[in-house]
Amino acid sequence: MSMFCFQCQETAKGKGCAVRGVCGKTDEVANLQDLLIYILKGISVYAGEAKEFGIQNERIGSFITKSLFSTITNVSFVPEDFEARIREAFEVREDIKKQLFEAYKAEKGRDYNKELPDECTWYSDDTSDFRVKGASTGILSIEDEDIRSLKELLTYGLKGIAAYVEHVYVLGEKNDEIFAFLTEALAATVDPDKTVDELIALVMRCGEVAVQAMALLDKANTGHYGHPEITEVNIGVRKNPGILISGHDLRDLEELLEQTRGTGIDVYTHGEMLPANSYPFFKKYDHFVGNYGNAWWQQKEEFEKFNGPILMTTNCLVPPEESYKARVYTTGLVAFPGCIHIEDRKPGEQKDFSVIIEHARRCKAPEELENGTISGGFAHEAVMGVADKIVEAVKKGKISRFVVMAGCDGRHKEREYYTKLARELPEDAVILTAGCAKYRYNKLDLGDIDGIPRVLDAGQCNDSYSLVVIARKLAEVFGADDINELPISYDIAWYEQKAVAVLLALLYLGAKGIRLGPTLPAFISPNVLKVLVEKFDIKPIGTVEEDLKAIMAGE
Ligand code: SF4
Ligand code: SF3
Repeated sequence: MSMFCFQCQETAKGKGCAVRGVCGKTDEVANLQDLLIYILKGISVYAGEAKEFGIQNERIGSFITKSLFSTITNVSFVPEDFEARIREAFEVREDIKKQLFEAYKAEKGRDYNKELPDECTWYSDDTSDFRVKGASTGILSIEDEDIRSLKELLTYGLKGIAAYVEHVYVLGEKNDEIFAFLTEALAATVDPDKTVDELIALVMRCGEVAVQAMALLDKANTGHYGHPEITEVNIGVRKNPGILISGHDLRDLEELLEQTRGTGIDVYTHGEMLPANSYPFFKKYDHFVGNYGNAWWQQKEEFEKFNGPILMTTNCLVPPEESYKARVYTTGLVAFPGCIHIEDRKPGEQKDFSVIIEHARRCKAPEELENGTISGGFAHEAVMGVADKIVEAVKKGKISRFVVMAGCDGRHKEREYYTKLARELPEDAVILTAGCAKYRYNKLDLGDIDGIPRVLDAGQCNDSYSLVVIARKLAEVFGADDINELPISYDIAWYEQKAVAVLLALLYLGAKGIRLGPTLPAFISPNVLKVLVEKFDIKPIGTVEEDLKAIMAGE
């Protein structure tokens, strides 16, 4: 069987994974994911038409959101999960089709007889057909390179939005407008008449909706857990057995902390869960110790040494080694063959983490990787709390430039660029960061400027939104008309599809001259890149020396 996937930065040879994913995704899973997306497009075509008859199908929004999220890099590696999801997709599609056909007949007095694309009609109840069909419905089935590039850029942006919206959903809130955009955009990818310009316009709207999704998540997170506070986060260990929680889902953390209270078991964060340490809500738990380790790609070594069970709530899961696999638990949309999956919460109840807690009781305490603290919690509220200090430092010339270095971390050696750049930035430059990209420089001793740390960590990748809120508020304070008039530069690192959503959001918010690395996306065709360069002055990263000079010169 063959596959094709080029959705992440680590795609094989910078072109595409064609035999097996560098991430560990098998050709079987890749083809099933492609078929799932294909059927989601069919559902979206029906949903678009049904909307014209005033039909709102409650099930579609959440099904599409979860399904898109499940196909993000390093989320699910289990073929049976995708088979089940495809079967459910057939049901959802049948349901909306029936509603549409009935409404059509009632209004027009005749049967629905428009020609429908294969995405709306293909069906099989034989799972072996799923793999074969998936192999023929993937990315390369679109011949025009630019159209393909824009449709994939749009789809990856949608996946990122879906992930953030799912977190909002988990916290009990939703937004029908965003759900509607997901279906509208997916349906557009099936429309053979969509022009390059129309697709570019949709990609820009995707950025706008990504901002909405991140704003909504910010509201949901801060509404439930308070505004992050400036916090010194412990990175050492204690002597009790521990549970390590990774990913982006704060509700899972909340329930795990509740259920481990008084058990003698400590809880540590890993990777993108680090920012949870700065929320006031979580500080009330004495057994919430701090952060263990670094970004996702270092988990093989770090999970080994942690000694206790690990709970993966979202991406990024690296296929676990046999030596610690029995300690890896998945939940939500994350899944890996052979790892125990904690089922979703029933209405009004918490997830049941007792099996992980029992497991932890049998484990040794974590091995110390490092000790000391790192600072976090510089989301918009906290930064605005010290805005007068920042403004004064800028006015006195003590801060000459802000460099937004948000996004993802990854395995490639080229990413050492970010550590070097951070280290070599002049002492009057401040780094604004979010996402797991921060692990490249958040433990360097870069000092502070009049008490303002030189690395201000706003939180998870979705908190990149916070950085723009900060930039906008600073622009207001300085009386600037737009954020590009501020002494601010963007040097963004990407890996997976949430970073694509973040990038589109930044473009929508008017950030110009973004440097993107460590490599440009393989799915951006030369012509699409040309548009991005002309409209937004996007550029690839260069050498540390060249970029340092240019950044400090405001270029
Ligand atoms: Fe390859 Fe990335 Fe796709 Fe995995 S997600 S198969 S590494 S392009
Ligand atoms: Fe990292 Fe996977 Fe993107 Fe949320 S955990 S930023 S890579």
